[in-house]
Amino acid sequence: MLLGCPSWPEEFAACYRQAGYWRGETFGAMLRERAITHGNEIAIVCGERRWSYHELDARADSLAAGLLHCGVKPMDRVVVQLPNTAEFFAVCFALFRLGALPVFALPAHRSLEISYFCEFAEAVAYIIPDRFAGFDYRNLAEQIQAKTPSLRHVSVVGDPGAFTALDALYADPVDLPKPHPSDVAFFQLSGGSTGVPKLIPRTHDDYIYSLRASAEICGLDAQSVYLCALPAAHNFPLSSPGTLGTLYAGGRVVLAPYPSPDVAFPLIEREQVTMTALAPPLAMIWLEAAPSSRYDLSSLRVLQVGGAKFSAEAAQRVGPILGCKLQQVYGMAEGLVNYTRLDDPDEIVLHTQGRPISPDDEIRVVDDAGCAVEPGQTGQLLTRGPYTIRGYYKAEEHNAQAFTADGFYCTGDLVRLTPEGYVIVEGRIKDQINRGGDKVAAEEVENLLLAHPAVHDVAVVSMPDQFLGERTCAFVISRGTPPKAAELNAFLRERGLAIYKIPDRFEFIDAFPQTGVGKVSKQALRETIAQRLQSTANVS
Ligand code: OOB
Repeated sequence: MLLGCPSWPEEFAACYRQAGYWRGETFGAMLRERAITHGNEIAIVCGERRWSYHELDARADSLAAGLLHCGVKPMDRVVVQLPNTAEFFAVCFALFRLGALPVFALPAHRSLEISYFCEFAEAVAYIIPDRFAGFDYRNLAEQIQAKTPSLRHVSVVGDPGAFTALDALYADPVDLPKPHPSDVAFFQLSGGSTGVPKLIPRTHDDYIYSLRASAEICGLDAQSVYLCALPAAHNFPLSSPGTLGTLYAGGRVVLAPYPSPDVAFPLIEREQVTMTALAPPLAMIWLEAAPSSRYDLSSLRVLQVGGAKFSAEAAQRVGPILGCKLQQVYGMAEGLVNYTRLDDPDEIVLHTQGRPISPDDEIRVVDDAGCAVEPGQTGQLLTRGPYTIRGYYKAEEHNAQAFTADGFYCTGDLVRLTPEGYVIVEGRIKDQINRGGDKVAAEEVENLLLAHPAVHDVAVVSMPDQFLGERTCAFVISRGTPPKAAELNAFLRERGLAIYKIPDRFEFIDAFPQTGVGKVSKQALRETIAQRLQSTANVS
């Protein structure tokens, strides 16, 4: 086991094995089995390329050998920042087989996030596309490599420039070390509420359980065709049941480079897609576009929506407009995932965010003092279970706050439970903005803005938005003349912050409202900006 990764106490691990959740499978072995049972079936569709299970399996072996030749060893960390391409899966399975650990960055991350992941995880390799969405990742890699001594190797999917082409790494297969099922398999990233993102260690055992059970809940089988439209590295499209759940079931994964209807709809028709997953703002765009679309979407049986709250109004349009079932998904990269079930009545599908995957997902809803609330009342959701981590990577101090002494993860989400055990998400106490599914940790942005010479103090809060649900507003107390919003915006970009974390709006004020104990009242700031938006909306 890698140092710095808290694990389940032995008695819990024994229970999870006993119950048949942890079956001692690894990702490498899982793909090998599918290659034996479904070898000639198509596993991955990416543009005009169609890889069978055999081909994916062979590529994983050959790329694992190539990475080993480059000096990547078991337990080494490798930052993987790839868009939705077939190579994402070749790289993942190669690393899984080798026992090296991907750190799953998102294509939207920029130098600030990537250099942090590389340094914090002491990554030895970084795998990127040449360009994607108008951005050249080779320039980014140059900057990162210059300041990260551990980073020995950069591989590029496409034109490598000064680096090595991923294609050049494929080598004759060699005997590979066998990772243990209870070993960490990779790191997911936390949406976070602290100054720096946290790394989430997921094991083969726990993650394979979550995707196997998810595939079962969603009725996936070898005939299923899953469209991956959200960024493939995110936990939702990766495992809920996502691409890995689909491959587990022997189905077919179709990759959409972008999630917009003009890209996704033709793929649904051409590949006869049966299921896909979207965040709420995208689901609304699809609902707008579908009625006048010339593409036949009738193969679609299930649309999953999650990552942020989906309004009941939008939810009820899914069936009539898209002609498929809606499944609400409330999950987190730390573990716990809830689904409405495919045979649930409308009342539940439209108005709840689902119930947990596992009978052994333990749920507590607590008040500020950590005491259980009355049934049906709102409180913070705490959870513990067979696929929920017991702690972040190398974060002892933070773990002491984010987890209870008996191992429950404090989600920071405010929920209430229905009598049937379904979860309704009511809000959040963590200092985070959920920008249509993209998570922004207020403190991370605040710390950066505080480094600007004209910023005396700053508080970042959410403001309501019709399309994204929430957007980000930074309240700034300036030093002297307030800087222009554009200047602060440029300042954050220059620091290398991902664009989605840059505040949508800056408000300048003289002093922050305070709570009874003299802390900044973010609640009051949220109300102020909501009122301002409301009054400008009334005027126009
Ligand atoms: C998913 O994972 P993360 O790690 O990006 O974000 C987790 C947080 C949750 O704690 C909650 O605050 C919010 O995102 N969230 C929702 C939600 N689904 C996630 N809030 C309201 N309604 C929902 N349906 O976002 C994620 C991971 C796996 C599956 C689905 C989503």
